[in-house]
Amino acid sequence: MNEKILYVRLPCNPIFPIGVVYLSDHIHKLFPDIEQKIFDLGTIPPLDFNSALYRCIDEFQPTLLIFSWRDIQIYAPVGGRGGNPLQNAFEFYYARNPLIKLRGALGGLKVTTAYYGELWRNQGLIRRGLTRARKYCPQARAVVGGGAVSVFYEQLQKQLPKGTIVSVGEGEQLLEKLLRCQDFSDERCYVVGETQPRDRMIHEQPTPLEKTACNYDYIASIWSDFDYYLQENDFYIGVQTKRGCPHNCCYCVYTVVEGKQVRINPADEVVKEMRQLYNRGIRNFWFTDAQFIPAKRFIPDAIELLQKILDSGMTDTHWASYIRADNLTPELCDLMVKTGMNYFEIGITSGSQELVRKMRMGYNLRTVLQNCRDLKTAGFNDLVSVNYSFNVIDETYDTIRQTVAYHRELERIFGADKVEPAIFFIGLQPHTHLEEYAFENNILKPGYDPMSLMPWTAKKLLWNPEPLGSFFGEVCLQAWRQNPNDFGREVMQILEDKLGCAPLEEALSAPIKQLVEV
Ligand code: B12
Ligand code: SF4
Repeated sequence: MNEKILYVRLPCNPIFPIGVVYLSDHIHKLFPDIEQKIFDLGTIPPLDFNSALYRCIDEFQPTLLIFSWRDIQIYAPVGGRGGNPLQNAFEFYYARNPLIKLRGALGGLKVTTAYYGELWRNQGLIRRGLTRARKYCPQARAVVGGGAVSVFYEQLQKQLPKGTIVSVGEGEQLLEKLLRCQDFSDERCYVVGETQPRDRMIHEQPTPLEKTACNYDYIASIWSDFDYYLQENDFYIGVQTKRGCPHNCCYCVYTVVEGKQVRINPADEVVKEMRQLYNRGIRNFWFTDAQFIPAKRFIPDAIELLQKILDSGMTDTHWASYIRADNLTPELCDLMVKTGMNYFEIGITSGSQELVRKMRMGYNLRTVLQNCRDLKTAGFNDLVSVNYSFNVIDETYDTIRQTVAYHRELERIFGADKVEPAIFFIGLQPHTHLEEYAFENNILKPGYDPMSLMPWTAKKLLWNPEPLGSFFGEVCLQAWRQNPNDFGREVMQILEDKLGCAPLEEALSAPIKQLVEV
């Protein structure tokens, strides 16, 4: 059969759809004669989703539909699609004032409705899209993948049309095998109604793949709305420089979605890809790696890439990424600043070395501080976001005081106005160590639904267990009351006022007893 492939990126905030871009580029390099088209519902107003999808299918008449679903979870400490989910949840769970509790309940209802509405809408788009395509080609098939599917692939089997192929992680090899009519059952996938996802399938290692520069001339020829992302100057266009993360952080699923084996994309190819975007006017890049510098042994690769970007003459660019700040050297810091890194997230989760160890994060907080000093010396003068997730495991008043001390030290290094504490609470995800911990401690029972947003489940998934749960609930409510526009800094101040600040040395050293226990 002459395949015609339609890539449908399901509705999403306008984040560049790098997943379908890479997939279609890969398939084109292998099968240049196959006709392909990208259709991004992220650029379409919600009322037009169905009609625009139908129009596209009627015109293109695809034989294979590739649905890419990016995100499902909405726990974020910022205004989201249906309001601020964290604030609503905390008002509902922890407020003493019945009116605030009611406001939280109503807000939560709005968020919940928006959440389920989006789930059903996306499932409907897949179902209706497939039915429409079968009007023209009765054998048309659907494959579903992307970040959201990788996390919730087990739950989605009940909700997708029979025969749909559900894929976990990167999809290049699966699509290649599908198009070659080869057996694809060894890929991380299953077929709804025909096969079951294998036990711990997400933990299987993806097949390594040598990545070459994406051909953006080709992408522009199959994607009529490509320009949408080129017009505004504030889009950060995704470029992947590697896949995989070797760490084991207890709450993180990236390390299994992408696998523990780090696979570096050749620096020359990454620069070639950036150059094509640069020539189209793009100046902001997001290196979409799980971690840009996953471990010390990848420092030379990061240096090679940044040096090549600098040598290429693309000197007016900016970039951002997730960065483990324990893996920096003065040379790397210098290159980061010279190549325009202008946003930086330090994902330490806690300022207490003891807790960082318990969460299996492998960070040395003392090294992070030293590297931040090097970054400042190299001339970094932009915004630093420090991610703190309180109350993950064994938080105490002492460890909170240590986190305050650590944060104040970061402020001394970068300047208080430049360090933004981003206060998260972990949204528990399947296939993580934290999920196992929740089973072992009877917080969750195997078979729970990680996609449920019903208040009794959501309270456990939005990880903030007692005995400190109510304390953090009250602190956050006070911060939203007092200074909603600077929530993170206000939380830190309230914690310091209530509990004080530990000596920095205490934050940086994990007691020997703890080490033995770990
Ligand atoms: C980088 C990143 C970001 C960056 C994006 C920057 C940018 N400009 O692109 C930032 C920090 C902005 C971000 C934000 C958010 N993110 Co994010 N992000 C990621 C991350 C680390 C990588 C995504 C990526 O681009 N990868 C590279 C590309 C090439 O891969 P890809 O798109 O996944 O596509 C590949 C595969 O998925 C697959 N594939 C894709 N589609 C299809 C379809 C088919 C049919 C097949 C077979 C395969 C397939 O093949 C592709 C090529 O290999 C992932 C985690 C991860 N490691 O995957 C989370 C992730 C995608 N993010 C997630 C979320 C939730 C968010 C937020 C909504 C968080 C929040 N609550 O605010 C926000 C969204 C913000 C917004 N404005 O809406 C979730 C989504 C799943 C979920 N839990 O619902 C993920 C999976 C993280 C997680 N642990 O859950 N994110
Ligand atoms: S370093 Fe980052 S990506 Fe890697 S496991 Fe830890 S949190 Fe996940």
